[in-house]
Amino acid sequence: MTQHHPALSAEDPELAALIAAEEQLQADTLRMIPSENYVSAAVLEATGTVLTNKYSEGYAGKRYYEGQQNIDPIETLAADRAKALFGADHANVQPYSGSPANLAVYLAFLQPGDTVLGMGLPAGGHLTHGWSVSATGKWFKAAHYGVRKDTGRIDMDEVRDLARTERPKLIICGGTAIPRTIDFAAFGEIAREVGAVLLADVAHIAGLIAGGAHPSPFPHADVVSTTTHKTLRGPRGAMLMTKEEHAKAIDRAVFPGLQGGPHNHTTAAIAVALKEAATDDFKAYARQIVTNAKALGEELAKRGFDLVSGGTDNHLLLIDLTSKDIPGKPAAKALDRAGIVVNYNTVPFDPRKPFDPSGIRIGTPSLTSRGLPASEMATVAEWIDRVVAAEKAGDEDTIAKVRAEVKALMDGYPAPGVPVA
Ligand code: DSN
Repeated sequence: MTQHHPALSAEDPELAALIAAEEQLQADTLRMIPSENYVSAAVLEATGTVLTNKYSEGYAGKRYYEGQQNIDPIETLAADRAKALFGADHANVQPYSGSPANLAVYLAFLQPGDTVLGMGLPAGGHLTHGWSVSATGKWFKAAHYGVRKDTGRIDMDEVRDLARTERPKLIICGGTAIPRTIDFAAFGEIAREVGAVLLADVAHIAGLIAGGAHPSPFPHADVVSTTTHKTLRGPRGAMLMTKEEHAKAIDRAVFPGLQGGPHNHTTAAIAVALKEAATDDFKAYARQIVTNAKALGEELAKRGFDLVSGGTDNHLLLIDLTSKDIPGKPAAKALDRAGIVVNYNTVPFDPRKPFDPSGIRIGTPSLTSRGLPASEMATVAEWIDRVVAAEKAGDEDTIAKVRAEVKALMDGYPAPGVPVA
């Protein structure tokens, strides 16, 4: 397969072979980590261009380096497309990824020691939402809300109570393991009541928002952060979108506050992804992600799987495997051997540790990019059920059989952008 990258194969055959193996793996497996996807060949091409050769500290029209004749229009195009797609006044497309994007928001609005209110990591938040091991939890005072025990959904009463008692300067909504619609309007109301800035971290659901399959955080949020490589199906990067009044603060925080030169090859690929995300095809894709996730949830529930919150409104399912009498990690590892790639994950109120938690997190963005319809979700649920049972029984033959079945199905749904032999 190294013929796909002739120069690389000649220069560094060892590395070329590893990339070829990864291409084959991405083609042959059912990739169900909800934060992953397959980018288009066009996005992939843009990331591999000579734009990687160029330094561009500053912003379009105000750079610290010469030779920006092509870079300025590329960055402007990306920012304009982001504004149009998400209905934002302002877009900064320079953050290197989601964590630096979120850190830039702290830098823009907070002083060290100020209070932030975010969703707890074990409940479904993110490290950068003030979790203790993150710089955001070490340098700022963090309070955390979670989900209701009876519904598995975000406890908006707790959010309101904590906002009133802790008086945070920044409230963050969004996360990494939230299977239900986020009520941006309710968060916005609470933030306004206590005078906090509201940051909506929509990294996981940006593609759903762009495609109209999840409500928009605007006009409720002051700032919206997102990575560009999850449901949005772009390159690994991030964006910050704001109301006009916060544009300068956010731009200064990203550069020169936190970062140096933007990654121009990534900016170009973000522009391509945003063009793709503005199409009717992408709207259909976003809807199909949700349709597939709901169908998969129903099929799993039929087989006795315990879904946090009882199901999903979006692209992901969080499964508490306690009822199946197996922790998340051995289940995830067995599924990986069967060619079904997921991640083990804490579930709300998890009595186990994050490195050996009770659940797994699965999602439908990647398989939907390959065109799998909802009618295939019964097969996927059946595989997951068989593999979990086989792992408990030490039955490697069944796991190997599922591996072969997965490959056979995936061969019929070619992965966008992935060259195979
Ligand atoms: N690592 C991402 C995820 O898997 O959800 C979040 O940053």
